[in-house]
Amino acid sequence: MIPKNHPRYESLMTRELIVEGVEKGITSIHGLIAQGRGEAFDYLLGEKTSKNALKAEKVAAATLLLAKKPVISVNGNVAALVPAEIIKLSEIVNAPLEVNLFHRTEDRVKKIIKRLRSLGAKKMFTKTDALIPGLSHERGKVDSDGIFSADVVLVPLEDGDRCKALVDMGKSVIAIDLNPLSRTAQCATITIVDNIIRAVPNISKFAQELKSSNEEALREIITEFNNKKNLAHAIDDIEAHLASRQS
Ligand code: PTJ
Repeated sequence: MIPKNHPRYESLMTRELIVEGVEKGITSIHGLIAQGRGEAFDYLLGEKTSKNALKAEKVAAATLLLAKKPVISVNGNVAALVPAEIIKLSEIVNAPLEVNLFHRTEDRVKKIIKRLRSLGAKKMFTKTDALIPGLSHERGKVDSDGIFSADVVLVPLEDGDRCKALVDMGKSVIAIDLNPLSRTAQCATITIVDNIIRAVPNISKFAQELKSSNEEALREIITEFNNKKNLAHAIDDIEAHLASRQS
C-alpha cells in the first residue's frame, strides 16, 4: 500500500495500474518496459503538461471533432491506465474504440474489450477482417469499418512501424508519446508529448469547449499548428527543465 503523502505517490500509483494490468492479462509484459521509458521522459519534462503539449492537445481535439470517421486505438497500456477517460473522450468526439495490439493475443483482445464494455464503452469496432498494408499479419489486423477506413486515428503509445503504416494509408495520426525522439513521435501528423494520464482528460476538456465552434474556427486551429516545430519545442522543454535543476 502506497501512502498518499509519499512524494512520488502519483507516479507510483500509475506504476501500480500497469502492474495490475499485467496481472489481469490486459497489459503485455512489454508494457512494463514501455511505462518505464515513458516515466524517464516524463521526469525529464518535469512531470507536467507543457504549453506545447497543451497546444497539441487542443489541435488533436479540433482534428477529432472535424473528422468524418475518427477512431481511437486502444492497447494494453491504455486499457490499464486510462480506460474510463478514453471512453469519455470517445463519447465526446464520437470516435469509437478499437483494440489494436502490438503483441497481439486473442485472449488479451477479449479481456480488454470486456474491461472497456464493463466500464460503459458502447461504440467499439471488434472485427478483424482487414490488414494494414506493410505490416506483418498479426500486427496489421484491423476492422474494415474501424481503423482501416478511418480518416483520423488517435494512437496513444504506438510503435513506429504501425504509425508510419497508418500515415502511408493517408490517415491523420494523432500520437501520444512522452518521447519526442521516438519514430512514432516523429512520423505522426500530430504528436502530443505528454503523459497519457494527463493528455486524454486534456483532449476531452478541449473537445467539450470546442464542440460548439464552427468548421472554419476548428480548421484555423489545425492550420496554425506545425508538428515539427512542436516536437522541437518539446526538446527545448527538456533542456529548460534540466537547466532549471542545475541552478
Ligand atoms: O498492448 P500492446 O501489445 O499493443 O503493447 C503496447 C506497448 C506500449 C507495450 C507497445 O506498443 C510498445 O512496446 O511500445 P514502445 O515501442 O515501448 O513505445 C511506447 C512509447 O510510449 C515510448 O516512446 C514511451 O516513451 C511512450 N510512453 C510510455 N508510457 C507512456 C508513454 N507516453 C505517454 N504516456 C505514458 N504513460
